Amino acid sequence: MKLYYSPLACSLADHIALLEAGVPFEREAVDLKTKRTASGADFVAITRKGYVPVLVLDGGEILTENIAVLDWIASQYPALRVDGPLGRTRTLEALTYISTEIHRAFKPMWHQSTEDERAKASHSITKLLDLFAAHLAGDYLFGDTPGVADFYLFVMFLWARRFRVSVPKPLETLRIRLATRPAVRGAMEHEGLFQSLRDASQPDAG
Ligand SMILES: N[C@@H](CCC(=O)N[C@@H](CS)C(=O)NCC(=O)O)C(=O)O
Repeated sequence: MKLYYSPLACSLADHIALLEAGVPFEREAVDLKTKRTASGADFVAITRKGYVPVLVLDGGEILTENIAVLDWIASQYPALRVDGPLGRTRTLEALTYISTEIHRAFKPMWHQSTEDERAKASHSITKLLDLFAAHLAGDYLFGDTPGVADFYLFVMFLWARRFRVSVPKPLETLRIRLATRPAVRGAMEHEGLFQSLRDASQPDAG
């Protein structure tokens, strides 16, 4: 199994999930500007979509789209699943909200945009995050162990930190809790995100 990722991209959620699962996998960074992998391969020849995450399964099948990739990882590794008859549906509900609402709302931060567009995006991201603040079921989103939606949300926290978007207080505790997990540290260190890791482990100033 091989994960194609880019540092601090949404593929970090999959990177963390695979480390949490404790399974052997290969990983290769992708330069999203040049569409070249670290070994010099043409990333567009691997996926015409040209974006991460990409997970290549042992049988050679190629999985794309973060919701699908994270759902597949959770389906394979029981420790990452949410219990109960609605567990998978609740996870998909959270993953879809993170992907289509929160991740999408960051677009003005990553791409060229005006100050006004960024300020509006910042305000709406805080509001979107607030929904999770009221719904923590324990130490993590769905109880006392983390699942794949926690890891995707954690990437959103890192982006919020980077772009100085305010994160509701209860979620700050979740961010710090996640940042201390060995799998999170391992994935971030491998991606060279040392400063982001230090930042994510600290309370917000003020
Ligand atoms: N629809 C995709 C979007 C993934 C995506 O936005 N990936 C970004 C990094 S977070 C990327 O690779 N962007 C490079 C590009 O679009 O050229 C998914 O949900 O997996």
